[in-house]
Amino acid sequence: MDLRQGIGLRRLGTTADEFQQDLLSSLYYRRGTTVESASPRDAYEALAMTVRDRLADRRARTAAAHFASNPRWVYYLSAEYLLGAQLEQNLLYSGTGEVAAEAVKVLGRSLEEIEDLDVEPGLGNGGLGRLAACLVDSMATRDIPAVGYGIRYDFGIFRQTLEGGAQAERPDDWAFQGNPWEFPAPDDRQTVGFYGHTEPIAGSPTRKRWLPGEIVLGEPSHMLVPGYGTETVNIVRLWRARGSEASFDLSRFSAGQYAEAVQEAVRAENISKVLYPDDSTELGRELRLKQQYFLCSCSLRDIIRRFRLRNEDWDDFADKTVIQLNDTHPTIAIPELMRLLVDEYEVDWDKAWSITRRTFAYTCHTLLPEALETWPVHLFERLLPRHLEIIYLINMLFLREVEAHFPGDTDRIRRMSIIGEEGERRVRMAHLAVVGTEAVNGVAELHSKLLRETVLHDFADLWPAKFQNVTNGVSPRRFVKLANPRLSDLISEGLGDDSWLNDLDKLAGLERLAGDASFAERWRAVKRANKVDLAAGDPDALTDVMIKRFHEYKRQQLKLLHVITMYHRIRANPTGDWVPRVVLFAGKAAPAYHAAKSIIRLINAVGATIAADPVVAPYLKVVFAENYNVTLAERIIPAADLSEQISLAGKEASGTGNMKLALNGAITIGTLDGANIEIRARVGDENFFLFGLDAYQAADMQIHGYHPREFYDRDAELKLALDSITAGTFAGVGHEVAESLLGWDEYLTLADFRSYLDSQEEVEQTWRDPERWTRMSILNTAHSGFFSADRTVADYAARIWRVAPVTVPRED
Ligand code: B1H
Repeated sequence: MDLRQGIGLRRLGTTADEFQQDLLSSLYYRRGTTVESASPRDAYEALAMTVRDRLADRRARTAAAHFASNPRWVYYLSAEYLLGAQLEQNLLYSGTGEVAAEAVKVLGRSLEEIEDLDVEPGLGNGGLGRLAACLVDSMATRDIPAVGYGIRYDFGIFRQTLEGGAQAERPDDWAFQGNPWEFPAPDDRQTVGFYGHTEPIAGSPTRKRWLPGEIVLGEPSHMLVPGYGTETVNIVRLWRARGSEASFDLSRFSAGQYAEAVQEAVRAENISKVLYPDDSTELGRELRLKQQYFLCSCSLRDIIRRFRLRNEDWDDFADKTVIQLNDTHPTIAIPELMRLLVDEYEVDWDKAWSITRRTFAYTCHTLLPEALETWPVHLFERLLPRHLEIIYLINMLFLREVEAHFPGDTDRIRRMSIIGEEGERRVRMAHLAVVGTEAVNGVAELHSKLLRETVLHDFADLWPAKFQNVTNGVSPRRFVKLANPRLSDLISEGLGDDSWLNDLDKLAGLERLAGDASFAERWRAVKRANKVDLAAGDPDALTDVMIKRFHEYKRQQLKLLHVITMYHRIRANPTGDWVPRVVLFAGKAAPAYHAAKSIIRLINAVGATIAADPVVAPYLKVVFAENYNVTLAERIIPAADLSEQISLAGKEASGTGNMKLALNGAITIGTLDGANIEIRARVGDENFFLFGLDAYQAADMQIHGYHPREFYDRDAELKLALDSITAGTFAGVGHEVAESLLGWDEYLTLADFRSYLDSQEEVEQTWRDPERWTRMSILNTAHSGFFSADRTVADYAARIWRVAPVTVPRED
């Protein structure tokens, strides 16, 4: 099939010459410039468009094949997508990397130079946003008809800089020069209401008329999501808020009140202005709820529009549609679908509820109580009055169901209610998400188990079959092939071909090479070359990395106590046989999260003190890499020897950095938390450095009264480390950190300190034996194939979505 033939379009060429012709044509016709006067940006844009064109035919064939087969669709709703840089990815996925490298020479620039101009859209905070990007990649790779829906924030996650060792934030105006990867689709714009009031409709007890007080337009554009090694090209559709025509007040404008004339439009456009930077800590702001509803309302109307192109009967809706909620952020989609069905399409309540429940599925990403979203009832009432009525009705019917199962158990009814009545009445979004969906999943085995045993225990009692686990995964294309070309080449050579890139279990074939001395030698050389590229420090030193958001539960402070202890040990024994280490931290702290920012500040102070100490500096270096994002992760991960995954057990839902690092041959030092447990089970206990309390021991310790001072008093090295902070050894910085650890230490850092240090001793013993270390490193890669997002998507497809792939015919 070639859709171009029908309309007399030529096929795009596959040779470097033909690519070059198209590149020059893009430069001339689409940028309006010539080789002689092209700016670096012109070169970048022209290349981007030339590459993009090479995916256009696959996209057209995908849309046609999907349309023709009227399949069951997966719609992924997520407030965040961390898609990463697009140019390199699209070169790989379109198979044009080599011809492009040749062709761009005509512009007098190398491909690498041009790639440096590619800005990643930072439309997410951390793991949750990157997971969304990995899953849409794998859905396309697995030929699943899918659309990802999100928000096109004008400003993504803030850019982090260090000022005097402290985090400062700058706006991330990521698309201020335009974004060549985006296709605007203004024809598909949607209208969204807010505020106002509802009115009864005569003769109908459940239908209502909602008269919103504010109207906002949602304008979509999409980015291409190509599959790897297949024809499918799916899309991520992102909504941007615009004021309606009515929001421009011409009479005020005419009266000379220019600012007042546009104030309503400005208010509307604020909805998609900026991403909230609060990973795993909730900030109940009205604008945030507006964003959530804006995403849900636009996306649902688009989903319904697409459904009605091919279908007539609402009875078919849930068979043709599955909507996956990425955490509770898009949960208002549940009452919104009810509202659309009942009020606008006049479907009766019971039927609408049955459709709704069968359509949605919910992924929970946390166990932290502060990350479980709730919204004040009064806010809902003002902003979304009709939705609150619908939620009340859903809740009433649900609580009747609970009462029928557990007659007289009023305590249970209070606990399970969608409306929390302690203090200010609030809507519990997780409860709404569980009640309104067919399936609920956690993101790693332990996490799913703890969800059933703790936060969602009552719901698991009522509906045991609803609860599942789907362990997270990561894209091997982005995080191995693109990030680590040297290792990828070596793996392909070792395995005989590169088919492992979409069949990651094949990495197990490396096991037989783990004992091969020359292969191991080359494996080591790859790691060393990656460290030279990263240039964080001595490439022969142990490169110890902790890269993730700053959060007290993740315990960067524990890593820091280890660094401080090493500092004291080396100073006490300058001629000791120390293992040289480069300790690299990277990650952002939410701007309002003061405790996390204090830890960043202390890391930098400790780093500076060590760098200035001629006794310690030869053995220990602390590096803080600014502005951690997907692009930086792709540079650090390939160079890592040791992967720090040291959260308090029971707190990290899964982690995905742990998977990326293991796949790149870093060895994990970690607790029995999140997906660490599954990594250890696969790579083998002997190839993983384990320490610390498990989740049940940690919970016990907290229940029975934890006293951090007892650990401090008993452990001279721990005492020295904390005392030196308090005494001002590190430029006087870090009092709040020490105080919090000694005062309450919410995440049991001191309790795990000694066990962590012992494990680090083991790390060093192992490092001294390079053959052994390399063998462990190879085995980590060999046995991490399970952590491909392709497997994650296969799990969702089989157990939650029940969707089948649709093969897109090849170009003939
Ligand atoms: C994760 C979040 C999150 N869990 C609220 N929860 C947010 C919560 O802006 N907000 O309001 C943003 C993000 N993110 C992470 O999800 C978990 O901590 C990781 O353990 C997990 O690997 C990741 C993907 O499942």
